[in-house]
Amino acid sequence: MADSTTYTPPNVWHWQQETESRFSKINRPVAGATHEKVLPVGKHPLQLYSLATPNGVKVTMLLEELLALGITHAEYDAWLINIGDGDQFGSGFVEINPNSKIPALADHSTSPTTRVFESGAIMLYLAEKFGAFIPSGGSERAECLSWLFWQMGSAPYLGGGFGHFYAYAPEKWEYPINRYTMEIKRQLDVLDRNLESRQFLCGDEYNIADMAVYSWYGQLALTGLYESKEFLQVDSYTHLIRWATEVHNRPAVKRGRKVNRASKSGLIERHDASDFDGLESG
Ligand SMILES: N[C@@H](CCC(=O)N[C@@H](CS)C(=O)NCC(=O)O)C(=O)O
Repeated sequence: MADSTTYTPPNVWHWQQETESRFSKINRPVAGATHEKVLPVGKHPLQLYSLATPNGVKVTMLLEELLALGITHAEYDAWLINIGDGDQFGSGFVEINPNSKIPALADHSTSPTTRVFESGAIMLYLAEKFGAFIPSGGSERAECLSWLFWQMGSAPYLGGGFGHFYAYAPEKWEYPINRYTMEIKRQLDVLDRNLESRQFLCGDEYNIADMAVYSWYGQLALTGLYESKEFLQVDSYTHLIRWATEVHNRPAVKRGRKVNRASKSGLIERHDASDFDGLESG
């Protein structure tokens, strides 16, 4: 790679395929499938293809919350998509999500099968389908959708911007780290000020906006995504920490965070509520 201070973009950009970066199997300038691969289908109508990243867990948190309410039709099979190995470019996955990113959902209870991609769209689809965790109308619904879409628009600055340059880029460059740190601290302050007078993001009721925002900003505040807790001084956002702790401690949230996680405390695949039995806590 050229020195950042001397790089002059050529007239036409050409792809120089990376071989050593952790993203070498992921980064491509074209879309579409790279190989044939049929996706597995389990016994439930809802089939989720995902991974326990923040974008993945927001959906499994919602599914576990729906089941905790006694909505048995929300039972689901969750299959692991290993994005480091390029599973998102398999033909079956691309049929469900032409954008090749987790999470993706297939609902086989409809005819024809409904495909849904983009985590925010999946949350909205499930909340509307089961009539839960979303206000039914008026200003309450508008507030919920506003925070849900806020998360969808804001998190790329956190993951693709701050996280990339602070934790993953081959060198620490001051310019992008400053630029994205400024934006992330502003976003944390937006949340902190909103939560100063509200128990949950939209008021007294916990809903899909809390789940979506927790998955990125709650986890950042509590566990320090990218090992940035001290750098970002996340403990100073006291209202955010109070709210994140309350969401974090919900049993359904704890279960949702374990799904499609390849660790001793996680489930690589999830097919039944009993799959959680006997897992290590964590
Ligand atoms: N806006 C999308 C973003 C999804 C996304 O970025 N997923 C990442 C993992 S967190 C992914 O699948 N990356 C694989 C790739 O970029 O090839 C959503 O919210 O669903």
